Amino acid sequence: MKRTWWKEAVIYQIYPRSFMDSNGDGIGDLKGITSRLDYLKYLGIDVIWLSPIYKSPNDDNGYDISDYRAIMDEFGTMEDFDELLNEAHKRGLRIVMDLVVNHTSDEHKWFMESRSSKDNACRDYYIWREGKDNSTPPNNWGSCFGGSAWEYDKTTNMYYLHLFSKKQPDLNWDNIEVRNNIFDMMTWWCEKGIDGFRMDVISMISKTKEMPDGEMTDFYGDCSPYCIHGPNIHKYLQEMNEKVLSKYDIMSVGETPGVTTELAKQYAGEDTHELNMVFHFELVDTHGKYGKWTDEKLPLTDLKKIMSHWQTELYGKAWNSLFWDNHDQPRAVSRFGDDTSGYREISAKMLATCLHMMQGTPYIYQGEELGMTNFPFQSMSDFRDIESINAYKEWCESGQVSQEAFWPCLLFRSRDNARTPMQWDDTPQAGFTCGSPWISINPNYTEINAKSETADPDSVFHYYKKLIALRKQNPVIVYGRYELLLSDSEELYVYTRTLDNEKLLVVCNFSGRETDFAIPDEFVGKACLISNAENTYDKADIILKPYEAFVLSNK
Ligand code: TEU
Ligand code: CA
Repeated sequence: MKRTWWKEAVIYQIYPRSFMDSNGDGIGDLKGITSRLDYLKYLGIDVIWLSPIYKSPNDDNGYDISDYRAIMDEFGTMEDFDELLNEAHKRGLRIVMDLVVNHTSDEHKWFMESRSSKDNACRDYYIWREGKDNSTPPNNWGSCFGGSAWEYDKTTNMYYLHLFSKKQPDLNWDNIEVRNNIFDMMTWWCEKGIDGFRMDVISMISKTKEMPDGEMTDFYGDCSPYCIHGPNIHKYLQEMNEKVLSKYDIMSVGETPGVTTELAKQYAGEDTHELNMVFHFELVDTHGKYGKWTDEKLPLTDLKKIMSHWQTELYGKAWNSLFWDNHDQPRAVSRFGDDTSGYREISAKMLATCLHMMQGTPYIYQGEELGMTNFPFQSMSDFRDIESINAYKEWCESGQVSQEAFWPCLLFRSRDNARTPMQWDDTPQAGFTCGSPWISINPNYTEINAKSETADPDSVFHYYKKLIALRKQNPVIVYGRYELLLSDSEELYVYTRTLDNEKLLVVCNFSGRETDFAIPDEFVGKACLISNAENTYDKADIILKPYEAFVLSNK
């Protein structure tokens, strides 16, 4: 297995809108991020992934880009970006950009041209089809944000495809000019000195030419067989790799809905010349009662099965990315741990141990290192996220589900849980802004915030800091082989990592109960690298505390 910097790195995701506001308009910005670089350096991370900062009308918080070479007005200027990049590099931190090229904003100049007439030079940059008749879309496909995936455009009396909102028209990657424009734009950012790309829904860029109706789901037809891992996906990624990625010392991570381990070996194989790693959604996008919407926790045995499958299948062949949450997911501790008081900190540390001891590159989503929790939404007016708002309309206002039944699912799964502002201190607005924030601050900021946690050596923050440091000191954490023990346990997640003569035992109690555990002989009395509980591990039979986690080394 080749050793590389991005395999050894820990990545921190910033959602700029909610990270730090420098000018009091209630919206996080680039100067705000720059002002907090020392905090990230102190935590010990290596790479920052910035969610989109490009010019955008913000229909989907920057995932709808109207100019790839300009900065969103609210976030600052290109000079602010250059300063951020420069200050980050000075501290040895790298910056990875979000690359959103499955679609643009409908306000991008390419789309404005494209929609203007059938013979415009940019017409074929997007995916246009005739309707079945004047008032029926070309097929039954549904968009990921609800409603049809087709929008009628009266100027030319045709429909355009949008797998996300109607303000996010899909680009036509089969058009070579589109690809070349994108590759040029990527090169332009690389020449600026950025350190990589996180590629938004990159598994969806190649579509089949034929676009038949999809199998019916709850409201619309399923487009995924025609739009995910499409016919030319690997060809286009190899082309991108050859023309851009391979020319720079940068990293690439694909967001690849629908990816399996088999496909990941192609997308992110050691020698396939596409991407360095991919995000899979087998764990976080498990289907619920109503599409993605559910309020149920995943059984631990299912969680272990999914994680273990990826750990073992990719080993030596492709590289894993490790994450519990991101800007599209609820907060990790609320979803997989226990955010009720008394257990929040210990379960957040347990989850961190479980993930950071695995094989792959770990991602920390802003605030996760503080054990930030889901938000106690009171009414629909608390939501800002287009997906949550549309889902509520589609499921409840249509009468399909009662509001009482849907509400807990929104609370448990809404993307806005992750988007409330970073909690910096216990002053009003959590030190995020001196104005009025664009989305509510979680009222628990007086208790959960960076200032108090950086001052407390037992905090979740310091625990993350220690885990990150351990990864730097122990190659077995990065490169070791993974093996699952006790696969049937509904309480314990136990695995080993092995590299040459070195072996680690990782034990995590996912339950809120005391649980018996027998330490395997080879680890009894051996060094404890980290533990979230005051316990001793020098005899075989021990009783684990609720949410206890520890790591032993055979050395
Ligand atoms: O997300 C893609 C994606 O598949 C999401 O729709 C995800 O499944 C869902 O949000 C989970 O609830 C990416 C971005 O991460 C997301 O923020 C964007 O809204 C989306 O692409 C469109 O660009
Ligand atoms: Ca601001």
